Amino acid sequence: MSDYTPKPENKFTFGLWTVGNVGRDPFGGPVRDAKSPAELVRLLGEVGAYGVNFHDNDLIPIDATPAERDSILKEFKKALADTGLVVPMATTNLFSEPIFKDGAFTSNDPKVRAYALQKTMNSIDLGVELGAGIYVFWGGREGTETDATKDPITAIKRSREAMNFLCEYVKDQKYDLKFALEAKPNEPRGDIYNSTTGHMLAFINTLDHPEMVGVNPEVAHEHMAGLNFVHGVAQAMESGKLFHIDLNDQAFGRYDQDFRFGAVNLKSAFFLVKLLEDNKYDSSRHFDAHAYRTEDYEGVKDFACGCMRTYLILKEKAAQWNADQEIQSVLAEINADDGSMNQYLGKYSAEKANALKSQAFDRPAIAGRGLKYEKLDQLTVEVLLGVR
Ligand code: GCO
Ligand code: MN
Ligand code: MN
Repeated sequence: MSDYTPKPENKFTFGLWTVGNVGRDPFGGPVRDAKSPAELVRLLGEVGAYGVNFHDNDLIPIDATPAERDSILKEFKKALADTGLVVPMATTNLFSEPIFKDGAFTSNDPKVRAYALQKTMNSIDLGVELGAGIYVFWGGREGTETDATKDPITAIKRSREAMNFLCEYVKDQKYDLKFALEAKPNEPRGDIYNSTTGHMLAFINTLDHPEMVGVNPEVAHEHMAGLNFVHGVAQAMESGKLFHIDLNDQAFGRYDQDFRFGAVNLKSAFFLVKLLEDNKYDSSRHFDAHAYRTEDYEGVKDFACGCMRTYLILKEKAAQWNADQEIQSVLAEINADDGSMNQYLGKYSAEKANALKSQAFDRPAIAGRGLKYEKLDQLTVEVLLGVR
């Protein structure tokens, strides 16, 4: 039996809002007593996490006095020092307060947009003070219920203006900080702008400092949109933009469930872990999820341990899949290349194009070949089911 104990190099992190989730939902109040940030750090230390992330107001309540702020920070820093946990990422709460009811950076009200920038700068300062190198932007309220209310082109321009402003702020302060934009199609707004990781990747290329900005894709968010998460993450990785990742799980077509990693779609979780590990992803593996509402704090620990353990088991399965002789021989067969098409493929030239136009292709022969994908997928399922 392998060792599935989390190690610092796995970079497993949780938000204060994840293990600190008290089980409130739209139909009912809390089922668990709230714990302080320092207590949550100690809980995460107990289960073997590497780091803890926070929204400004998870750590410092919005109306805290300077004295309250100092004492919370002191306790929090002590808990970090005692447990050895680090803070790799921080973010701003731009969604809970009534002032953000119609968005933050995209609000129609310039006072709201200015306040959102002020709150974010203060929150960036706090994150950097605690060691964060990644700053996440999730615009939960940046959207509409009806497009009568806001011009969608104006909304994109306002988002860009805010990102450009904040990138300059970070440069001005000489902070070593990168931004990671997190897409979600809806909830809490009827529709949210820049609704998928793909939209975010396109948006980033229009910024003044695209090199400072990447994405923070979340499993649940792409699954809510009915998309293949693994493909979205691959596109982000291939363009050098996977700065952070939110791992959790979610049944397709449902509200944002934030289930334990691997709780629903094990096969897709497997291909995700394989993608990250095969390509040596080296940033935080952040679990943005929470325990079922049925749980007490023992159950919260079961939840957190389960996220990390499933990841490590799937990592082992990915290594097993890569080393499986039968799988490798099917892969070699389906990717076979006798080199005869090298003269036509790759970079364009007029000669190549002309030569290719006169090449004859035996379509029935090419199409007639079976591809063994059934066999390959069944072998994958058997690796996952533990019978190989
Ligand atoms: C959600 C989001 C958030 C963000 C968090 C960090 O659906 O509520 O996933 O949990 O990840 O605000 O920015
Ligand atoms: Mn989410
Ligand atoms: Mn998230």
